[in-house]
Amino acid sequence: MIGPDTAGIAERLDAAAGTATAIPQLAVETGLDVDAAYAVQTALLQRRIDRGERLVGLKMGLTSRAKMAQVGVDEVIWGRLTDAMRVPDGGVVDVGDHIHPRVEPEVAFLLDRLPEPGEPVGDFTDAVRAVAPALEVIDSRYANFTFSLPDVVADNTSAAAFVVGPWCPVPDGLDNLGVLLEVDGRVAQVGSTAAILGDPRRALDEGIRLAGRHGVRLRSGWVFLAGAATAAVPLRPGAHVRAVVEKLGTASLRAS
Ligand code: 0L1
Ligand code: MG
Repeated sequence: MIGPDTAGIAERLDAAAGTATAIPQLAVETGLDVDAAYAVQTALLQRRIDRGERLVGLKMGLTSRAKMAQVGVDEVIWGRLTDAMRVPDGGVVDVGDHIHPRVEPEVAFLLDRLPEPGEPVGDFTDAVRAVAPALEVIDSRYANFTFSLPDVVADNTSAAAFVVGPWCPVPDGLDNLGVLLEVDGRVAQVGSTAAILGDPRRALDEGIRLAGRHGVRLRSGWVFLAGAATAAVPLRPGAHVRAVVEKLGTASLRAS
């Protein structure tokens, strides 16, 4: 039996992102299952690499109940980050480059000495050199931000842009830090890092395990986005957005 057209699906998703034009969901039409969807994600990222982008990290998606409920998909997923997606702290995101962007507060890790594939993270401070507050801009390439699990995996888990705040030493506990998402100085979402799989450190084990299933190994020096602590909110032109994470500080962006 002939499988889904991996390259063709990656090309459609790439064009949707490049032209900021939503497309219909494609998993049912193309017979895409989750494994095939990760193969599409690989092909999609290869197109970016062929254009000169560089892989700089990995992101976890749907690591909290709030996020799962928001999009109606209840499995932890992972995607890839490139240098072109990174926006400096306090930098500008052009809403016009995206379809219907949303923004969410995250915790970022700077990866260091990682375990061998198949091994759990032993000492977290060996594996993670520093932590930071972060913002992720997500932008599903599917109409109405509506998708199935294979759809969103193929679409690189809606990754669009990310901001990492100042790196700081790993604090004693990461499992119950207060998180605020502020838009124009007003609190838009309130959460706790406990919402990220109970403890964001768990997200790293999950990332290593789940990406390893598809032959992807995390690298020293990569950024790891552990997941959002709250639901995402729409990113509107002119908005000033800040993630505030207790003990870690803030990360911000401005939307134009
Ligand atoms: O980073 C995320 O949690 C996003 C995962 C994909 C689902 C979505 O677009 O909200
Ligand atoms: Mg996210």
